[in-house]
Amino acid sequence: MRQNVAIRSGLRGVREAAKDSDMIIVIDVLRASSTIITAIENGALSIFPTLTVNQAREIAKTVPDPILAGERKGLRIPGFTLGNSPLEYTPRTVRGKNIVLTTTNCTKILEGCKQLPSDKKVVIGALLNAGAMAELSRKLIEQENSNISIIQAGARGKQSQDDRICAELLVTMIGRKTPQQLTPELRNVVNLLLYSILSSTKHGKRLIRIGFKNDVRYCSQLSISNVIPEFSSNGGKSARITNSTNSWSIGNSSIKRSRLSSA
Ligand code: 3SL
Ligand code: MG
Repeated sequence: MRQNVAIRSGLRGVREAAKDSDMIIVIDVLRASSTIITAIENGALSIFPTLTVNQAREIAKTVPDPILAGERKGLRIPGFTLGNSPLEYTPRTVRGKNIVLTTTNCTKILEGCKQLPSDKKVVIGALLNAGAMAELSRKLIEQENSNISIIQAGARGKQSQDDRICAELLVTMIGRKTPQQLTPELRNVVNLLLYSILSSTKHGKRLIRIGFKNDVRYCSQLSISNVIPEFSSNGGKSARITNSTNSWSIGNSSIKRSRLSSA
C-alpha cells in the first residue's frame, strides 16, 4: 500500500504528480490548508484560491457573497475581511459565503494544480482531517489501485517541517489495515505532542512570535474534521474548492466526480 503513496513538495511535486498520480493531496498545515478545511467545515460555499492580491479583488467582483481573505507575511492583507487564521473562519462569518483566498505559498501550489489534467483529483489535507483523508486514500488504493501524491506546500520552494510531519503521519495512517479510533485521553496526548512539535518548527515559532499561538495549537489537532475539500479547475482558468465529503463513490466503477464541485 505504501508504494502507492509518494510524498512530494512544491510546484515541482505537482509536475511530478501529474505524471503518475490519480489523486493529489495538497497540505499546508500552517496554515492555509487548515484554514480551508475549517472554512468548508463551517459552511463556506466555495474557496477561490488566487495567486495575487489583485486577482483576489477581481474574482471577488464576480462571485456572490464574497469574502476577501488571505495573508502576506502571515498578516491579514490591508482592506481584506479575513486573514489566514483558521480561528477567524467561524460559522457565523463564513456560512453561505464564497471566500476568495490568497496566501504566500499554498495558493501558489493550487495555482500550479490548475494545469493538471482533468482526470486528476486534487484534495486539501492537514492534520485536522487526516483520518478522513487516510480513509479515502486507503479505499482508493484498495479498490482502484490508485496512486496518490501528498504535496507539501512548504515555504518559498522549500519543505516545511509541519507539512513533512503531516505527510509522514498520513502515509502511516493510510498503511493501517484497520483505522484505529483514539480514546479521548489518547487524542489529547497526541494533540499535545503535535502542538509541541509544530510550535518548535521554524514556521510555528514565527507564527507564535507574531501572535498566532492559538492557530498553531488549533492546527495541531488530529482528525477533528471529516471534511474533504476538493479543488477543481475550469480548464486552467479559474479554480474553486468545494466540499466533496459525501460525494466519493469508490468501488468497481470509476470514482464519480464530486456533486458539489460541479455545482
Ligand atoms: O504560505 C501560506 O500559504 C500560509 O499558510 C502561510 S501563513 O501561515 O499564513 O503565514
Ligand atoms: Mg505552510
